[in-house]
Amino acid sequence: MASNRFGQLFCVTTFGESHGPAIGCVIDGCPPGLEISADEFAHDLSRRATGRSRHTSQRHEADEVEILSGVYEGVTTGTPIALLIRNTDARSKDYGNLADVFRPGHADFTYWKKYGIRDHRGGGRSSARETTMRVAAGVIARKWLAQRFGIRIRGCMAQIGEIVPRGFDWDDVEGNPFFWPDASMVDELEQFMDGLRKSGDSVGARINVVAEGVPAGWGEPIYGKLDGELAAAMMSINAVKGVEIGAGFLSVEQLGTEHRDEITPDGFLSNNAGGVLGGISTGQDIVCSVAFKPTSSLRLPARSVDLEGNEAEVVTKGRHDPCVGVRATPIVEAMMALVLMDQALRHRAQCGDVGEVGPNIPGA
Ligand code: EPS
Repeated sequence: MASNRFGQLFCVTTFGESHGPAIGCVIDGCPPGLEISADEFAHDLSRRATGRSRHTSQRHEADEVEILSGVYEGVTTGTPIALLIRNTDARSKDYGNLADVFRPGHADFTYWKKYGIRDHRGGGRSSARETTMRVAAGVIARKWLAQRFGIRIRGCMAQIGEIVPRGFDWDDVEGNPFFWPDASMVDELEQFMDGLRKSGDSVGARINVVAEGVPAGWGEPIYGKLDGELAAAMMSINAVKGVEIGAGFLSVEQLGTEHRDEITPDGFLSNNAGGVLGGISTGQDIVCSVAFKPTSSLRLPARSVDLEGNEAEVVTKGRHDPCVGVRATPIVEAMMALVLMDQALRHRAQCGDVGEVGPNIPGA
């Protein structure tokens, strides 16, 4: 399998390269009857897009979605939904010097070793441009999950370099270009990012995402675990190097008495599990944290080799993100939505007749 497809029943295939004529996706398995229009993609696509602040790549893409199939008179028909976005602002000449050298820390090297050929312009298929279609597909999944179950999915940046939020308010997140949950720190972040951009270097980031309102019982043991599929989904985003569910790596230093989430008739007393036990949702919030590495496309020279293995110096031109995590929040939210939607349909297929079983734990 070539692995450009994701999901079992809500099945998303993406295609396209950063500097090709267009990118797109085909969503197969979407339930019929969901109202959707091309305009509804604009909000999340613009949250993810480049060029919306000085702290991201200054490539300006229109990111206008064309719905080619699967929607009739504004409603999904149950047939494959094809979405297309034309690339309008690629500047391939910036990449002329990268045709036969490898950027350290980039997929240049591994794509070459695997395929023996690569589209070096803008990283081709390995570009963050591909995440546009994840967000587009995620718009449909989020809408269905919200309408059908009242599920709400929200993300925010939880760390950039060594800086962590001092306060937390979901209402602050959409009011700044970093998706940062503490508005009082935005000046500090702007200064940090301005300094970083001037230096030519890049930095990593942590993005947290929470899904509220997920019913208990979604997920499949053993190989289709909800947390396992979430981890794989997040790890499939370019530049992701780590995923935690709930307490994540903090679990290493916890005691069992501390980690277990005690259950009372009034609800769970904590959520170290991150809303998943045995690969199945508990009904608590699903909590996931994702680490993005620093961008590897830098104008600062680095040592590398050319196709013949000779020493070479690499300098990357182009319009790059000093921190790809700055616009990763909508991508992480979209991947959460895609995993949940697929699991929802799978749960309905096998266990739709099980119905409600007690006890009813508040908040679960
Ligand atoms: C990217 C490099 C930049 C970004 C691009 C991701 O593009 P270019 O190849 O034009 O220098 O602008 O991001 C997008 C275009 C996007 O829509 O996310 C990279 O190397 O990953």
